Amino acid sequence: MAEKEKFYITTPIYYPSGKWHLGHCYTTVYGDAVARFKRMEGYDVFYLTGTDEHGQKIEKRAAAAGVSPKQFVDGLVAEIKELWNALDISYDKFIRTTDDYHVAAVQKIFKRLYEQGDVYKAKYKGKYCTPCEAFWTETQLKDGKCPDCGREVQDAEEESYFFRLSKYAPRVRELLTQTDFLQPESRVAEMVNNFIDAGLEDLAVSRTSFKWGVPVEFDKGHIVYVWVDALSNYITALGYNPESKELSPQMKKYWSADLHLMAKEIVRFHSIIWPAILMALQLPLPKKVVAHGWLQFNGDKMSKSKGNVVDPFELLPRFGKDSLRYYLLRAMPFGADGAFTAETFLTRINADLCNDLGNLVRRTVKMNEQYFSGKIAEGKAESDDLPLIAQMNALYGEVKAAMNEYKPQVALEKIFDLVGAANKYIDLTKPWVLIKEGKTERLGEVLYVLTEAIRITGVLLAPFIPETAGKVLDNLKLKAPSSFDGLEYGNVKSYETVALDALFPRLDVKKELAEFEKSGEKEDGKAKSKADKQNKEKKEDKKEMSEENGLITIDEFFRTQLRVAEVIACEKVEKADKLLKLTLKVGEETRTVVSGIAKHYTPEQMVGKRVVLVANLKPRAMRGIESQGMILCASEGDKLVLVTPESAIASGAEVC
Ligand code: ME8
Repeated sequence: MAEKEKFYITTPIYYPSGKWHLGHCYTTVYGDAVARFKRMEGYDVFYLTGTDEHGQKIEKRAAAAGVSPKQFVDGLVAEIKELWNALDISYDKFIRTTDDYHVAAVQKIFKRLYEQGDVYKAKYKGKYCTPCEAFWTETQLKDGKCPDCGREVQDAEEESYFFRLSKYAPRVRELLTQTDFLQPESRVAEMVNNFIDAGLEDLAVSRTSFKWGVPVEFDKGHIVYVWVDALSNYITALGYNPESKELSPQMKKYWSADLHLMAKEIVRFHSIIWPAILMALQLPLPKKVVAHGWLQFNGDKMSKSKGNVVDPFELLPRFGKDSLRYYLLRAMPFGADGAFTAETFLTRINADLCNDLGNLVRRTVKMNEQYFSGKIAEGKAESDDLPLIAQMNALYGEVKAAMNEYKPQVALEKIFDLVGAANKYIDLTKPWVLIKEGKTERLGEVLYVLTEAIRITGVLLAPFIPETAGKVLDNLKLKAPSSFDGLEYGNVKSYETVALDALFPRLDVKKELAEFEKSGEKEDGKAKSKADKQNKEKKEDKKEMSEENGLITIDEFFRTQLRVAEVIACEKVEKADKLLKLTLKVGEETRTVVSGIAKHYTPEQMVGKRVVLVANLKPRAMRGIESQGMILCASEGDKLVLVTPESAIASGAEVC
């Protein structure tokens, strides 16, 4: 037997730093649908997911929680595994960057890159705060002093390891521009213009300011940069060992990756840094990087740090895994953002799963049972049947084409087109009239056509909503499919169907919405009481801080997230002579901010400027425009000037 073709697919490895949310579920369910689809197509699939557990952020969170970093991540890793289980995620391996084999392999990768000259040690100049043992760049200082403790800093030089990213810039550029490596294509220009052509500098790939990471084996004070550690997971999971002359069996079999799946904010790491590392290791490059959009909630990216997350653990027991899977896969157009709202979620489940699919199955098998004791066999086809039969026969090709482009949303749209057409076919052929008129033979023919439509739908739904697909096929007494073989119309000549329970109970939208509201309030309440508790603790800790002198602690200061933002568009707000509407690029994100600076700056003067944005301010509507933050200015009497970074720095950079 010919060996199966392989297919290696990965999700990002997620940071276990807070609550898991629907955004993480989106990528993982998406990857799962692709993995299951490929398996049914006969591929030998390896689906990898996992957690990215090192770094300063996790170190700090663990310290705040009073536990070790490993204890801190262990709990969250157990939770995410539970989540993937509850969502029927068919991953083949779960990697943790704290796994011993991964740590050892990362150390060897780093050593090899160093020995062959792709990683080198160099000094960069900066400022050092002795009491804090912290190294700061000029731009990180606050009023020329240590941003942590406010004390004087000294000139110092620190040694860091650098990866020769610049050396690989021409080859990475070629990869991005000459192949279809990165999808959607709109991301290519962004990568090439903003990062490669803007000048790709060598990358600092070691840190000495914290401990929670992979130590550089030959220079223990240094920790491997978390992204080098994290990206390597895609090969360490397959047993990659740079010291061995032969590739491991799994590397031989599965590398290179056929698909790295992720959201848009980490495309730069996967489409520039990762290929360059692989080039240096002389390994084949991944075939495709696909960046999907963000699932948004309350008008913003769902994110742990913003706290606007939808908790899948709450939705799962209420609506079941396939409602969530279906919604996630169906709701987001390829590459674009999509908003989660309770209303669209409930409406979609009712309309597509309960009404269209549920009714088609129920109506058909009930009639099969009532008029033919469930026994249905192929009859002749009449002209009324032909369009639906043609649609059934075309469907696999269409779904396959969509999935070859990794577009599950389009695939599901096609499948539900067939469901819709089958329901219309019932209206067209009017089985109830056939019964009344005693046309039993024709009724049997019609019900066979419908039963075949249900079979084809059930099989094609299996990669997307496996539990429901199984239930659909249970009604036809067919097993859950392991391939797409025999999908053409007429392949099953006779059936003995059985009417089972409804697939999806109809949701009472009003009642469910009220529940959503209640749980939202509960969450707000939880957040508030958590914040209250933290504030109380902080207040107790800082008794020495007198309220009269208005001093705040460093922790209080750091609750304000300040970021460098670039003004990419600007216009006057109609009928408001003080207001300008700014469009800001903050790293990968775009924000709209309304600012009262129109008397001091014209829109033309603003475009291209880098400003400082208060990034975690609650959005608020100003003249009907949602303002998502505030930019900083300095004022003296009537004079007002923007606060801007003193020299060139990337948008998105933290101001601290
Ligand atoms: O970036 N909408 O981890 P992370 C859609 N550890 N997808 C979302 C999302 C949202 N609102 N929020 C998160 C990291 N995601 C690194 C990755 S890989 C070598 C290292 C998904 O926990 C999406 O896939 O911040 C996004 O790229 C990823 O979670 C970021 O996860």
